[in-house]
Amino acid sequence: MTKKPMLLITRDMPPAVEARALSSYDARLNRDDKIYDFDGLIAAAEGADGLLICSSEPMTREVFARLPESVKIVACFTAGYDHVDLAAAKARGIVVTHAPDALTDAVADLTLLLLLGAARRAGEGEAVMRSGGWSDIHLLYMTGSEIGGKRLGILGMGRIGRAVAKRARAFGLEIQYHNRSRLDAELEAGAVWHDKAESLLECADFLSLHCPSNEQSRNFLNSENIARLPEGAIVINTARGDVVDDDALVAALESGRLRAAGLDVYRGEPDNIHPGYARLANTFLLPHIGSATVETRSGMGLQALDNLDAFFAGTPPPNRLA
Ligand code: 8YV
Repeated sequence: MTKKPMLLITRDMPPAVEARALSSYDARLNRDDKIYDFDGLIAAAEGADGLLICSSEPMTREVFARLPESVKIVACFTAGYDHVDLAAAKARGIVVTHAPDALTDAVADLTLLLLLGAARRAGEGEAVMRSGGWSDIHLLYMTGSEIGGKRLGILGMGRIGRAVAKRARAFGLEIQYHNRSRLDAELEAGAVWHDKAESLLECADFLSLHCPSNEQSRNFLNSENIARLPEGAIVINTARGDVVDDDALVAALESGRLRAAGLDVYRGEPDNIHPGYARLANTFLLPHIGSATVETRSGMGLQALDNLDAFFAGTPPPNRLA
């Protein structure tokens, strides 16, 4: 029997993923789920042929420089790969893959949850019910924003953006989007394309961010771009926290220039998030759970394993980044 490749799995995995990894690999697990620090990761990778990592492991230039010679592939459990220095991986000849397919519907569902929650003040309502309930009905009590008939601006019309558009149409939202290139008519499904992000902002009653985090998108939602949004617009972010300038967003929410925000991702998450968000009543906040369904988290891990299996079988991994 040929020796199974040795795989370091950095985090505790969904059961189906762990079972498959154990049958195909000599798998080094992390059932305690304690996040490896730099030295711990390098030590744990000793002798490994491949790594299955999450966003909790920043794969920096320094990490790639120190990874043992034995490591030939790093498979990300995630769709996003802003935590991986692809150039450094390439320089070491290490293959990198990601898992972009399984999370589309889960993240799109959560985007609508944030949109509805922010528009209808669900966080405030929850807090009222958990602290004794309400005492009297009056007609202006907790009035939110109607959704139907408004314009939803989608920045980044990839798989997730399009899945959001599909759901949003059912709520009567008119879809506007900005993407580097215009989609073909079938994928566009009636949505209005803007060749410039600036013109999208001007007509977005709701703005939903679905772009990757990179040099171009970092701090995209700064005070200048917030000023382009209609008065009382609502911002939704399920992409990455660093696409937003937190000081600018908090100030606009505080002043009422923006009506509300629904956020699942944060710069500095999980332990160094801008304190303004939790202080404000007009934020609806979730702890980066866009992909957190049982089905999706399993699907993401299985896709990471598909990439590893292909690599170790000597065939091209389907979701190769480097
Ligand atoms: C999470 C994600 O990071 O895949 C991505 O890019 O942002 C999410 O699915 C998840 O917590 C896995 O680490």
